[in-house]
Amino acid sequence: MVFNFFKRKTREKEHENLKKQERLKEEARLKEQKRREEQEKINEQKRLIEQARLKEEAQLKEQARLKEEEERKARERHEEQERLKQEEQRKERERVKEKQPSEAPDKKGIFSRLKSGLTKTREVLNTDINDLFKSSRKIDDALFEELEEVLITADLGMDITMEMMDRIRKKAGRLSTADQLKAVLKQELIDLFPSMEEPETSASALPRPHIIMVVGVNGTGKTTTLGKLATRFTRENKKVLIAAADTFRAAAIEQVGIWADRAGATIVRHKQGADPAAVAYDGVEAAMARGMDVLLIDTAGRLHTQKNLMEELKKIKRTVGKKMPGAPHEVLMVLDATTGQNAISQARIFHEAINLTQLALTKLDGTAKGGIVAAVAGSLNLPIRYIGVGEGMDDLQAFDAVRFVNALFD
Ligand SMILES: Nc1nc2c(ncn2[C@@H]2O[C@H](COP(=O)(O)OP(=O)(O)OP(=O)(O)O)[C@@H](O)[C@H]2O)c(=O)[nH]1
Ligand SMILES: [Mg+2]
Repeated sequence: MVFNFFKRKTREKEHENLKKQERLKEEARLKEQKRREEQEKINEQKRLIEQARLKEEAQLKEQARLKEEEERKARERHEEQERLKQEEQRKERERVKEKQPSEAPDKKGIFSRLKSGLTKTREVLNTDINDLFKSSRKIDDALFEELEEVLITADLGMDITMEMMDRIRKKAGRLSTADQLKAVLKQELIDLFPSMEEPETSASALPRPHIIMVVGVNGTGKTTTLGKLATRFTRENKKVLIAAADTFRAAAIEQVGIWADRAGATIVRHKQGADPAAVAYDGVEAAMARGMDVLLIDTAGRLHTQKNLMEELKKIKRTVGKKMPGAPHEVLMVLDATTGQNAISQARIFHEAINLTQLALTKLDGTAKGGIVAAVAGSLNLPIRYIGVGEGMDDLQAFDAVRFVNALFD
């Protein structure tokens, strides 16, 4: 009985121990499981963090790559722009250089240069007039009609030709040879030009700085004329400043800079696109401060029909006058002779807008219509100061009516 009791107790104890062991085991297993789960959680978190880090790293790398590529492209663009700019500058330099005669001014050569510059017009006038008298023709209405045609071909203009023909007809009795007719024609032409006062070079009592604003339609030869004038003035030991108020194209500023270098003149320039009136204002200010003799203001070409651009021209002129009362002292309009009679209407509208004071006619070497010089003189009440008969330095000549008419017929 007692034995059984103990035996049962022992079994119970063993059973309890067994249970306890199992419980402990189960507890250990659960603990282990929990630990594993936590470890997994940590690992997952670590993986997510690593993933995010890698993603961020990849993004940063991509950003850096894009930035680098953008910088490289910008660098390449800039280099290409620089290259194009230098190329343009080089071309411009060569262009200007080509047109520069190497020799010093040659006074004796002026008349022959003028003659050869006017070759095309000379041919029309002389050959055709000589032809009129071939085979000892009579001076009759038919001959006068043909002469009329010659003069119109040379672009003297309808009105002026008609007026001149009326006068020539009255002198018909005295004419029997081509030379006699040419002599009358020469005098008639000379009479068309209002007598010119002192030539522009002897002007010693000019205000200082003497300010010349150069205007005109696109491509007529404004900058070339201005460059040649700058050279002319510096050769006379005048201190010349140029204001690059054609800010429309970068090449225009560059072109005028090259002329300034060659002429030994100084230049005031702003960036492309700057207000031209501000450049002109700075030009006047600098010319006054530095005691310059001459200030030449280059302006952008514009059509007389472009209202806003004509307003801009007025503003430039006003601004110059504000800084120096009475300035600009000359408003020089450059006309392209090859445009013929159009040049006259262009000049009229420019004159209405900004009061021109003088004219230059360029590219006479390129046309048989040199009579336009006489037509301009006869139609507009403005002095022709300069003519361009070629691209060389000495091909811009101070206009002299008698020399001009002689060069046409001699
Ligand atoms: N044959 C000839 N060419 C001339 C004469 N004057 C100017 N040129 C040429 O005409 C072209 C235009 O000259 P520019 O001086 O640039 O003309 P611009 O009026 O300043 O032109 P924009 O400023 O563009 O309006 C250039 O190739 C000049 O060399 C001339 O008397 N004879
Ligand atoms: Mg120009």
